[in-house]
Parts: sequence; C-alpha cells; structure tokens
Amino acid sequence: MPATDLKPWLKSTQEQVDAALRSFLPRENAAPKTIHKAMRYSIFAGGKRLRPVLCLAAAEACGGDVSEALAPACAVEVMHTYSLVHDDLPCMDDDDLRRGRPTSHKVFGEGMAVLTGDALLTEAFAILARTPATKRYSVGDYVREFAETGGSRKLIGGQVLDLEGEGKQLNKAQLIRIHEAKTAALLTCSVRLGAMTANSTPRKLEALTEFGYNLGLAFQVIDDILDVTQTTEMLGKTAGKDEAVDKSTYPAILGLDKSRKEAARLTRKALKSLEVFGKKGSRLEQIARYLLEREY
Ligand code: GRG
Repeated sequence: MPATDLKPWLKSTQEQVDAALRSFLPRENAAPKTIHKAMRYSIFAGGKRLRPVLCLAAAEACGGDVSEALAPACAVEVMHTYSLVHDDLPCMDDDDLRRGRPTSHKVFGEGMAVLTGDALLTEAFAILARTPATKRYSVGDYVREFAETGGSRKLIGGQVLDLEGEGKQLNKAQLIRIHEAKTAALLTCSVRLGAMTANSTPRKLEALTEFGYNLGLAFQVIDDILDVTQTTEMLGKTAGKDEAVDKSTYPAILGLDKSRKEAARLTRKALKSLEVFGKKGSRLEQIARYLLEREY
C-alpha cells in the first residue's frame, strides 16, 4: 500500500470517529448544560485521534468489519481526553493550553474540570459497552481490558510515578516505566480492542500487544524530541541546548541523537510484530512509519 494513501484515509477515518463521538456523547443542550458543553469542548478541541485510528486499523488488520470497532475507538479517545483534562489541572501539571486552546479548568473552572474528566471516563465505559461481542470475546472482556488500562497499574499508576518523580533526575528504566503506563498502555489497549472486535486469534492479539507497546514507547520518545526541537525553534535557539531540556525526558537522559535512534529502533520492533498480518497489516505499518516521521 503506497504511503500516499495514508493521509486521505486518516482524514476520512478521523471524520468518521468525530461523527460517532458526536452521536455517542450526551448532547450539548442536555441538562445540566455546563458539563456537557465542557465535555464536548475538550473532545472536539482538535486532537489527532491516534488511538481511535489505531483501533480501527487493528480491526482491519484482523479482517474485521471496521464499523464494529467504532464504539471502542471512541471509548479510547474519551478515556484519553479525560486523562488530558485531569493531567492539566492545577494540582497536576497546571497547564494553561491543550490542543492549542485554553485548558478545561481555565475555561470552566477547576471544580467543573474535575467533573468533566470524571464524566468523560464514566461515559467512556457506556460507549464501550455498545461494542458487539464476538465468538471469542464478550463485552465483559472488553470492559476488563479497558478498566485495567485506565486503572492503578497502568494510566493512573504511570501518573503516580510521574508525580513522585517530579523534580528528580530519573534514569532510563524509571522513565520507561512511566511511559509504559502513561502512553504505551492506552495505545496497546486501542489495538487490542480493535482486534477483539474482529474476533482475533490469540496469536494476532499477542502480536498487536507487542506492536502497541513498542509503538507507544516510540511515540513518547518522538513526543519528547518534538518538545525539545519545537521549543528551541520557538525560542530561536540551537536544538539540544540544555536549558530547553526537561529532566525527565528521553532527550535529557540520552541526548537528541540517541533519542532519535531509540525511536527508530522501537518503530522497527513494532513493525516486526506486524509480519503475521501480511498485507492486511499495511495500514498499521503506514501509521507507525508516519509517526516516526511526524513533525508536530
Ligand atoms: C489520570 C490524570 C491522569 C493521568 C494519566 C495519560 C496520562 C496519565 C496523562 C495524560 C498526559 C500525557 C502527557 C500523556 C502522555 C501521552 C501523550 C504524549 C499524550 C498526548 O497524546 P496525543 O499527542 O494528543 O495523541 P492529542 O491531543 O493529539 O490527542
């Protein structure tokens, strides 16, 4: 599949996901209006929809009907958005901007932003529960997979390690533990849920687990690199200067050059686990290559 196919496919898939999100989420004028407005404000703030795209591409790789994977694709995006809303709170990262717009707590106030995150996480489960069961996987299997990803051993656990590591110089192993939990876990869950809707064999599910893990780590390394290169670009400095480098990032620990090599190595590992899918895995392959080359 030529790489030029990816952009139009990404655009139409993102539109399909947005339309599904609009229909699954409570309407903006449903009472009480403020919370529904706040939920939609963060969901429709211009995210890349990477997790839903991965979920749908994984269903395709396993020979499934992509429409059956729309509910989990939306559920992972809604869980992701909840984590961003809470991560931006004054008691966490205290960020003013997200997806290029003022953060939820800046627009709606801190209390409402806490509730917005809570409501998004809860609605994510309601959306997930719409997923049709298959011969191998029940709705209970989807729910367990999803709950474990959002729980204290993955997303929340990663945030705990992040909070505890604040201001400290972390080593590479500690950094990987945070990124496994904060980033790789939800990417892995996205591809696994997509595969489960396609009644994936255990072997293919395992291959996608490997893929999601390595892609997730690669994505985070690339994100860290972009943070440094874009910040230095913005400040008109030479990329790699120490003052632009946060202590607990890959570039801070490995340097920019080694971080780029690490991202390429992890992407190669991810691509290797797609071999079992033959041509059907080419969409996932394109996405992995695209992420490695992305500039935003
Ligand atoms: C439960 C508060 C709480 C946190 C859990 C996932 C997480 C831990 C926090 C979210 C913040 C964060 C920086 C996560 C790392 C993963 C990452 C690079 C997120 C950004 O994902 P993109 O680039 O964002 O896909 P868009 O906006 O495109 O969806």
